[in-house]
Amino acid sequence: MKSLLVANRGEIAVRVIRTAQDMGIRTIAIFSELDRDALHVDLADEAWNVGPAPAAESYLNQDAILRIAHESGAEAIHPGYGFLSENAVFARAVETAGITWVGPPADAIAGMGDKITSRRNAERFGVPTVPGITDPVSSIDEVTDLAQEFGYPVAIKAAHGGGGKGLRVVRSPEDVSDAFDGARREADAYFGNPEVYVEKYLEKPRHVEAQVLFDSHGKGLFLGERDCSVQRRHQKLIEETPSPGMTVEQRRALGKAALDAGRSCGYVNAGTVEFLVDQVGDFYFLEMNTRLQVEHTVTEMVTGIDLVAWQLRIAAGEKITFDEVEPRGHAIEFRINAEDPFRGYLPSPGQVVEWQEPAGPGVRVDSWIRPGTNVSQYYDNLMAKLVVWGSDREAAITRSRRALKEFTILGVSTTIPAHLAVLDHEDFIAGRHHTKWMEDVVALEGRGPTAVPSLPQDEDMAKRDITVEIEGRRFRVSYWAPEPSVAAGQMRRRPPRLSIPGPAGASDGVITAPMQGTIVKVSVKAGQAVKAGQAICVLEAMKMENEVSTPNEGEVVDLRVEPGDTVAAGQVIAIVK
Ligand code: MV4
Repeated sequence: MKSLLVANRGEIAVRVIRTAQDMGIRTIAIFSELDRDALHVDLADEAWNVGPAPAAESYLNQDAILRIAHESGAEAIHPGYGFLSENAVFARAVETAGITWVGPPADAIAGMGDKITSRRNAERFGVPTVPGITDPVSSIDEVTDLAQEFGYPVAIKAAHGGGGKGLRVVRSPEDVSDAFDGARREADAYFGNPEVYVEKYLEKPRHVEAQVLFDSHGKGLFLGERDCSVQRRHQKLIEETPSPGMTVEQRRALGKAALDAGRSCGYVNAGTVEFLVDQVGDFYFLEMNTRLQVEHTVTEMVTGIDLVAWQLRIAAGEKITFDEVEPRGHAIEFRINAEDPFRGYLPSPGQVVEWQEPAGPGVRVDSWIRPGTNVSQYYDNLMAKLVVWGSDREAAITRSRRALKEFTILGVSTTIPAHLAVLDHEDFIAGRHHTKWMEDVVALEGRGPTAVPSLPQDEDMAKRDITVEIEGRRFRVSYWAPEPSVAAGQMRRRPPRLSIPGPAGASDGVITAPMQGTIVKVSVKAGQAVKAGQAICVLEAMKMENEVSTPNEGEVVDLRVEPGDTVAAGQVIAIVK
């Protein structure tokens, strides 16, 4: 593979471009008109305008992307995550166009996209699934009968859904009718198909997913699991590996089930098999994500494997050259989103005015933000992924606190305070959290600042940091002072400057010192032509700098001072004729 088009934006475009360049591959970026100045555009070897800001007209525009692939001579397309990454129609169009698709075969995407089909396939391969049925339900009575059989509560789910949309929990027979109608309505609205099916509903499960990698020669490997139980409204906030409390036997069984699920649909390339783990530690297949995931980085941190590199090699037809991984230590990923955890995670778009990433041992930051970057409402809120490694979970947690506190972001609100609250919570520290925990237990509403941390909008204001000591203890203090040049002058202990015109009616052109003081600067030379109001010298008096200027136009015929001279009030400084 010599060239790669990265059909994405943001941190994942940056992530993929970096590895491709590490492998000597020419990288081709696409950008919407909102992303002209984005980091992925600067890093790629070339960049092509794919269309206007709305994703439908740019990052989802299949024809435009294929046209750019042809014009740029791209051999392969990496879709990243989101956008077209799990679009079987696009994957097929790419393959048909003779371009290498860096992802699973279109048929595997389609098979896993339909939740009933994927559940059925997984069951055929002996993968444990949540007690339930593999046919769509078509009536309220049918749901009531199934609920009787499995016992309440049951879940009604969209057959073509995912991500929690079209999922209704039914706790008693009276709730069936509303839930059935609601789930069908949502399924139709979000996924264009009203089909729903029924499963036993698991209370307070953990979300544990398995990273798998298959080459096109029949080899498949399990690369460890990730616990993604810290989420709210189906948005993951924190992911970690290994999953707290999971035993070696459980892990081995999970890995085998994940590989079987992948084989059930003819999977090739990197994929993720999602499971729910109940309170006694039994796991159940949920769905397979047929893409590289946001949180793949924690797996990379503990295995030392570059998953994007393997995606590219596998897409190029290469074989997996190792038989097992030896994970070391513990890794945690924190999603740094532009949203306000103190106000219900309200999106906080806008310009990032200050951006300082943490670094040091065991810290990786995947980001696309620079000072001045605008986080737009057109796309997702993910600004960065902070990925922290430690020799064990406790070390990783302690280091995470350090790294999160080291992160400085001004201009937008961020999820950092929420992460710090999670890290300090005894449930998380003990590994007792589950998929409902963040919403039910970690309440941040109204407990923080009400305003976005930002610099003053006044352009004449400049931020200054000083160190002060209060009773011997050092504190960093920031303040905002008008006009950088004046403030900078103050920093060098130069007094502020006033402008003092020559005496009114000095028609004779004799310029005198308005007060006693010291000449700190002479601004003209003898013989020089000057305009009315032009500065002649700067006189320091009473800790103020005073500019002495000529009231009339003319030539400096006599200049009687030099820097350092002391002058008395009324003493002649210069004569302008
Ligand atoms: C469930 C469940 C409990 N029991 N299915 C939500 C998203 C979709 N991918 C599947 N989801 C769930 N399915 C049964 N039978 C609980 C959830 C669920 C969940 C799953 C994973 C991560 C976070 C979640 C949050 C709430 C509910």
